[in-house]
Amino acid sequence: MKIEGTFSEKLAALRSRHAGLLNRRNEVDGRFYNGVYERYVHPVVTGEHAPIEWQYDLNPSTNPHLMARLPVHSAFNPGAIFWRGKYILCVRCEGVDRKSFFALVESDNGVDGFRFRDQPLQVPETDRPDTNLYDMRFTVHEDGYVYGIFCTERPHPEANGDVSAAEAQCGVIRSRDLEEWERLPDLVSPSSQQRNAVMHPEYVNGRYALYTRPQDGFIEATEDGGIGLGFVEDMAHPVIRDEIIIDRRAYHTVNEFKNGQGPAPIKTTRGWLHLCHGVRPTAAGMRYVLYLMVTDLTDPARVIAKPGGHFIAPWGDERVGDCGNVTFANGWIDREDGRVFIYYASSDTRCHVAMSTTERLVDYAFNTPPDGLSTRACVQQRWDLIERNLSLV
Ligand code: M1P
Repeated sequence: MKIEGTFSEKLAALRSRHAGLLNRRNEVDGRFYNGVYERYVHPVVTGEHAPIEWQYDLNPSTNPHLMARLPVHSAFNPGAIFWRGKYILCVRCEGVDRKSFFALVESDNGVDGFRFRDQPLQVPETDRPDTNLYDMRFTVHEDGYVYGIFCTERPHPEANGDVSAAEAQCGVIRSRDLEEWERLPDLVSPSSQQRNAVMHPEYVNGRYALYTRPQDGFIEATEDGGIGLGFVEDMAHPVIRDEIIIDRRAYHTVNEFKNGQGPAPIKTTRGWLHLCHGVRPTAAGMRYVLYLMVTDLTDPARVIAKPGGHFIAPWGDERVGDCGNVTFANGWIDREDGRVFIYYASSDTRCHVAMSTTERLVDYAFNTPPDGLSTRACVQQRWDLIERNLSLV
């Protein structure tokens, strides 16, 4: 449909196109099969889903050409929560000015029909103003609050004139109703920078537990680092004194360059199920994939299962976007009926859903061979599989 004609004709056409996108039904993509999860044909939220009122000045006297004044360029890396009967995503929207901001979008079924709430989230500030906010991770904690942990980015205090020198820290908000948000002080940890932090949903030995990702700089994860776990006495003053690395980076694996915890882990009868991202360098730049691991129910610092390789990697068109070859996840929702809605973003551009169940994910986590760490070991794993299969006939 072409957008042309008078101001009101163009606006009517724009609204009709937008409504068509919002009302588009989604379905499982039959071209993909791995038995572990299903992919869906359409992304669930994109920049184009953002309300027209957020992007266009709709007054013909101040915007006679009906130009997009503040386009929403992309919508990705959604936090997720099931709240009062709705699947709610906290999407990282990005304007053309490169600033990220959060928007709550909600759906009745979690796979289509997502609608933006009236206004983007105006996150309260600390006494150190934020430059850029992104990657919200929600945790419904047993203390009764919903916590939102995100990355706050500011110019580096020791930039020495380098305008691209940045500092990443972990910002914290909490709410009881997803309407009113209280900003708490940023997380203080032994690491000079932090990204990819998320709260564990239960107390551990009477303290709050947070997964972290210590960093040497804005981009580089700490040498010999990985996904950390630290403990906080009081979230009103969140301080971690020691970080234990629970999932270390390893040579020639999917997380060789860096990794990070995705959303808060899901509790299963066999352990805490974690969705994480792993990054490796390639000649074409960084490749971000997702992987799973399970930690012990009483000791979340102990990894008890970790399948080798990636769980979700960019597939087809997902490879293309503002930052190509990236899958990233910071939100999933597990329902009482066992379904798990895995929200992930592709190439820092759009949000997708993949569907599985806790039963399938636990099976995948415990029964997929771990990374053999060498070609010889991985060929042996494959030989063993083939021999078992041949013995069946
Ligand atoms: O561009 C890929 C991702 O890069 C960062 O992740 P990490 O801290 O692990 O490198 C984040 O900025 C994330 O938002 C982004 O998707």
